[in-house]
Amino acid sequence: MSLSEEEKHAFREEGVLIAEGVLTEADLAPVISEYSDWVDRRARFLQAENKISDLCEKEPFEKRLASLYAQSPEITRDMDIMYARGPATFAFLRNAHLLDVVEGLIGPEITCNPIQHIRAKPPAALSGEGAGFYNVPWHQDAGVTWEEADNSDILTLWIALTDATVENGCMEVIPGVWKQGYREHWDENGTTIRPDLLPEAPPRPVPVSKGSLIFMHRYTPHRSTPNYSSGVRWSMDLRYQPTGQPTGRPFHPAFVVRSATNPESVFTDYTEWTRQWIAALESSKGMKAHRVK
Ligand SMILES: O=C(O)CCC(=O)C(=O)O
Ligand SMILES: [Fe+2]
Repeated sequence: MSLSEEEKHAFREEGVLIAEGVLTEADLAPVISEYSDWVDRRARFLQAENKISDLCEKEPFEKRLASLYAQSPEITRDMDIMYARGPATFAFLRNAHLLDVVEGLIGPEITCNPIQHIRAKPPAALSGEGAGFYNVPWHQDAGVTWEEADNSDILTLWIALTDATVENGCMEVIPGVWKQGYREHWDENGTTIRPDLLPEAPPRPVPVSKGSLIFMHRYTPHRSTPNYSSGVRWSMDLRYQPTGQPTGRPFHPAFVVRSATNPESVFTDYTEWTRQWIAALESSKGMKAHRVK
């Protein structure tokens, strides 16, 4: 699927675009299966440490982690992309259906920015309603890079791995204000826009079904709300940018995922990707990834 001119125009105006049903079951299955296996391994590890008694093996992907989390919140530790480093996830970062849509917004020379996360948002009844990695407070993604990326056209791509609803803590955005540029952030349980600089415009909740995408401009304010369901809101948030521009995280690995002019530059070496992340995580310990203001 590629974007229509109307959709591209809407993104330029609003700084947010929903692309429904871009990913098929076949696109998502390898990642979901990889993370189902990851959860299973982690649950068995915690069982061996007597932190989990019931493996909840019969429960579906969108439920099991909640039941395990209720027994031990340690279930989610080191789940994120750069720690789990699964081969299916690495391949997914250059999924053709994703990149076809990304190309419509930033052109055919595409680099995968290293700010990439998978989030399994547990029920707030278990994890609390406070701001943090799950209940992300109002911010612009430009606020989580170094200033070197201020002129980089970094596009945020939020992917629903399970249905994201108002109840289970979908994204909220403030459309139309990205043109006003960067707003100062500070750190209060996460990097957040200074409350006096938050736009008055009403936020828009963005519920999306599994396989749908939300594109956000790096200056679009967004947050996500607590999960008031009993299941898990699984999502990924990835970022893509034109090749050659600073990523805002020079200490983490970026790589080319598509190139019209130099197709051989596309990076497909899984072993090398894992090696680069291991080395980068080691050498960037203690480094502040977000800008100070
Ligand atoms: O998934 C969330 O709850 C927050 C995601 C986010 O801030 C982003 O995609 O940039
Ligand atoms: Fe964000």
